[in-house]
Amino acid sequence: MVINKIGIEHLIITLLLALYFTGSSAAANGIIVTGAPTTTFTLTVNAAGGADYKKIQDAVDNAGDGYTILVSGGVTYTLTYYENLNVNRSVKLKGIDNGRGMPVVNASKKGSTIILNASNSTIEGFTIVNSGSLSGDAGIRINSRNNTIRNNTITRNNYGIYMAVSGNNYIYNNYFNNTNNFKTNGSNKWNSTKTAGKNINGGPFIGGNFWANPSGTGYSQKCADYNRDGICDISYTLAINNKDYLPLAINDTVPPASVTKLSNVSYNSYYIKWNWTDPIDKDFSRVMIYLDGKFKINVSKGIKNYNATGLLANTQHTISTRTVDIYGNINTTWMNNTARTAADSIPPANVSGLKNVSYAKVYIKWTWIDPPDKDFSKVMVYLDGKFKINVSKGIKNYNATGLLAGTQHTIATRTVDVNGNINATWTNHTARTAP
Ligand SMILES: [Ca+2]
Ligand SMILES: [Ca+2]
Ligand SMILES: [Ca+2]
Repeated sequence: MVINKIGIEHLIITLLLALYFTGSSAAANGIIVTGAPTTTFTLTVNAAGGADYKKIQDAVDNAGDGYTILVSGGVTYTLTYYENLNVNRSVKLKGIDNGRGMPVVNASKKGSTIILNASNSTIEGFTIVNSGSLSGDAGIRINSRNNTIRNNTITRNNYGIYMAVSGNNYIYNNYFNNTNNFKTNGSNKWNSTKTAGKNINGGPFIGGNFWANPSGTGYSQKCADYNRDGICDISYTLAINNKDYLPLAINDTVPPASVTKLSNVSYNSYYIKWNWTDPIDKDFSRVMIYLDGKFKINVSKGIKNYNATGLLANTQHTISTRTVDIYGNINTTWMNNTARTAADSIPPANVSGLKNVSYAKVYIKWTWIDPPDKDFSKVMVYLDGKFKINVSKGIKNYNATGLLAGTQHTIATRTVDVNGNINATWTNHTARTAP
């Protein structure tokens, strides 16, 4: 694909040259060809051979201003160029991913990996590593102006970018992870406009740079990205006149592992309690709990249990869980466990405090306190030995109406639980209507 493109560029340039040289004033058109066989503005580099050069520096030294230099990243393995590149012409250096990733430029821990001495150069598509550690050693040291640096991974250097005497550079969509990521000089632009497309960190928008450091506390590693567009929600000020308005955020798409050891640890007739072991993923956030197919609650990391209450006795229930990380990635695998509540033959306690609170010629009103049993359901109310009504939990009163003046009446109550167990002991109270 790339070779085809180069081939076409070759062809076009050759045709253009042919046109110029067939004209009568070829020299006046300013096409200067120095030293055969370089008759193109594009040079190719491949450390494994088969290109114009094996070393990037040789291509730079043989280029003119405005040349493009295409550097192969390797077809069968990733190519590393052990060089201290001195870019002393205004060229566009472009690393090409041929399937093994971007080409690597490695300074072997001596000096700067790339030095831009000519202005108006472009560096894109490289992994730039291992500068020396002396003051001013950098992945890219800039001693010039108006350069574009984009789409690079710049790691394990003393400085990522070090500007000595510089300014007006355009630096975006690079991944920085260095002891010091930058030293600025003058005014520079650190982001493009926000554009849909996969950025250097795998996120969905091109914008600024990814700012990491080896201890994991870099701006991009810590910033909030609540709208999950892969861009930090707050811009990053590097220095005065040097601001990344669209710093890239962590782009995590990997959900945590599932919970393990999900099991029923205790139960009775109206609850089942399950516990589990959280996954070990560092970004694990919570467990989504479903009971019998219905979402119930999110249980935060560390709590590791869920108590399903208000269940009926001797019924079967299934808990289902999914795990979620702090970025909202959900593990699609369900972990399930099914358990049964105990059978229930125990009735609730009696009501207490049964008393007559008001009365007249035709009515008597009684109140009481419900029993504390969790499975308590209702009070069966009898008047003068005849069943009248079931009074649900929480109502706690009964008004007997249509009575005759000056007559005596007895309320009798029995309590019932949700499983239909009836307390055999009556609680009674007798009162009189007004004369
Ligand atoms: Ca955001
Ligand atoms: Ca994750
Ligand atoms: Ca019961």
